[in-house]
Amino acid sequence: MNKYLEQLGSKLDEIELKKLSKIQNTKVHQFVLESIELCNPQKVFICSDTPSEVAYIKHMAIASGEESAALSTPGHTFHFDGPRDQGRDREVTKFLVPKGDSLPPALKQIDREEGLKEIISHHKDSMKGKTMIVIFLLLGPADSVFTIPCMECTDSWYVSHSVDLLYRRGYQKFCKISKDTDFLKTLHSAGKLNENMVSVEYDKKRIYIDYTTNTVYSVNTQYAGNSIGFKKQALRLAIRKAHKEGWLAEHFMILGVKGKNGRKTYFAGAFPSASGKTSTAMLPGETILADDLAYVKNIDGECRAVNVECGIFGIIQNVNPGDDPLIYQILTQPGDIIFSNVLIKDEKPWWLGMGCELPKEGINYSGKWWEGKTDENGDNILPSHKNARYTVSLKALPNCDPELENPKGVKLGGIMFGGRDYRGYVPVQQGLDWAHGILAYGAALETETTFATVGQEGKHEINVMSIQDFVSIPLGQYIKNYLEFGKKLNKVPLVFGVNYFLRDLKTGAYLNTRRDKYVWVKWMELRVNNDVKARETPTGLIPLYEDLVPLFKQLLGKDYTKEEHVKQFTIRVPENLLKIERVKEFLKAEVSDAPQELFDVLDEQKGRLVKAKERFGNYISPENFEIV
Ligand code: SPV
Ligand code: MN
Repeated sequence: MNKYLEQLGSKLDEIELKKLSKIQNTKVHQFVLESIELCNPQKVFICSDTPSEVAYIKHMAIASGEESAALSTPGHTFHFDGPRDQGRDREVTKFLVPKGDSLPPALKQIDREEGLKEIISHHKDSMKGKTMIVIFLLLGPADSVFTIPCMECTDSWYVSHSVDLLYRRGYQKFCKISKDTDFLKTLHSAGKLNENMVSVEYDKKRIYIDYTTNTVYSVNTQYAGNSIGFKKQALRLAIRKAHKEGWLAEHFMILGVKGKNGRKTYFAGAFPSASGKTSTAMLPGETILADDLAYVKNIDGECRAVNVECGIFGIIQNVNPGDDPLIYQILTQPGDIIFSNVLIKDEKPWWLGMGCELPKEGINYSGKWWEGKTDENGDNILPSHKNARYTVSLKALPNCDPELENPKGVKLGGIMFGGRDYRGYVPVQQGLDWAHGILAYGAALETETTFATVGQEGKHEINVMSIQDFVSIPLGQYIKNYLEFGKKLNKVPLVFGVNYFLRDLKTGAYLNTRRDKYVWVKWMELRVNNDVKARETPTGLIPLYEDLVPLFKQLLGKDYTKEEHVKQFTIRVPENLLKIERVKEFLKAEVSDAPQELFDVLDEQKGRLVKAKERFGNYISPENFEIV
């Protein structure tokens, strides 16, 4: 018995100690011991992933009051986060940087010693009177080159329940790993709770990431994106590992798209939070493999990807039978689903954009709610928060892709990048080659902030590969890693830029419906399989009108007109030139190590735009471009 286990002997019940002693890795014991000594819980519960333990976690999530089962559909529960804990919090999420090391100024950071002192003071005695739950899990499928073992110590049954729905169970793996295998770990405490079991010490909310020990500290928060260490916090750690080892850790969904003669082509896609990622992954008739995070590796020259997770923590706003029929169906049938920050009335969850009238009163994250209720600033409180979410296991979905647990992942035929670009890019285009796609669509991705983060909404920004919040190395290095990764593949996936948010320049109206993305994805499938031609524009390869007509008809039952095509696929030279300037300015200000290739690609694009303008003017109808 090692010294940590010995000391744990006096702190754990015999049964719990036995579970822990089956694990050889002493760092696990050390982490549990140190977490107990710091947070001072009344009890410790080690989850060894038996069905009864898993059921107990859900039971306790309800019994503790963190979740409520007062919903009429069997299996459904709901949870509320506090009014100031409704999204990821950029301001208090920081890297702990040791002296002598440096991270680029664009990344939020704090001196490691100072940060540790602070976070430790917030964690001190934070679990007094509570149970500390220890959960083991895996990122990526089991027994695979992608697998990363992880553990979390938390005092939240809601967090534990969410982890169980979102991640693969890992206790058995931990029993097999050697004494010195590396793993990621999280220490989380919801901190002081009010009578509704909601964290109240907002001012002491902190999410700190210690990359020197692969540890995430999270305190005084419950919002899953802050409290589950394996969402974006572990992504930051994985990016560092991926960078060292030459693979990619990405903010990607993955979907399998059916095509002719029973073929299936897999696509990954990066979108900023709340910008169409999950609904792209959930297209009806296709299969979802991932909705938020992916690891991508070169396996024998092939670009292969896995889902880091095995569940969805998805945005519920605008999920309705018309726009997202599959998700809507899942959310209205029995099953293990946690609704967070929705409106509750008549034992039912209600949310914005669900396709029916909402009740005028009920309970929500602000407590008892009625129409017209305002917050302390006098702002209207919506019935359901815009960032209200559902948590569900992917396996509960009839459209879950059968390759989810394939240890070798799936081969990617295409990768798409999409932002909230109201002015510039066309709805869908294919990169001229890997570097052009990665740089002009991924690295130059423009968007606006959404409700998924705490703070100002609708702020224009560049969000490199939709992952900028989570990049943990200099951005230029991150971009170079992508370029290098592509060079080593036998065959690169095609790269596409999509833009679901293009508006008419005069009226401001959106030029597409939310369902049109289905057509773009099916067009990409045809491109990857060499079934259709495209027109070559200065910004990329765009669809031919005649190829889109049958897709609109078959998929959406819609007669797609030539006028629509022209409006949507007109190349807007002035807007695109301005876009390039904005991106360059950003690079100059924020990315001191941006690769020259990035500037070259942008300059070449500028050159093509200027040349096209000389021939055709500022707004160029798609028919002017050659078919290739
Ligand atoms: C996102 O905001 O990108 C999410 C949810 O996927 S969170 O868990 O908060 O990261
Ligand atoms: Mn996300």
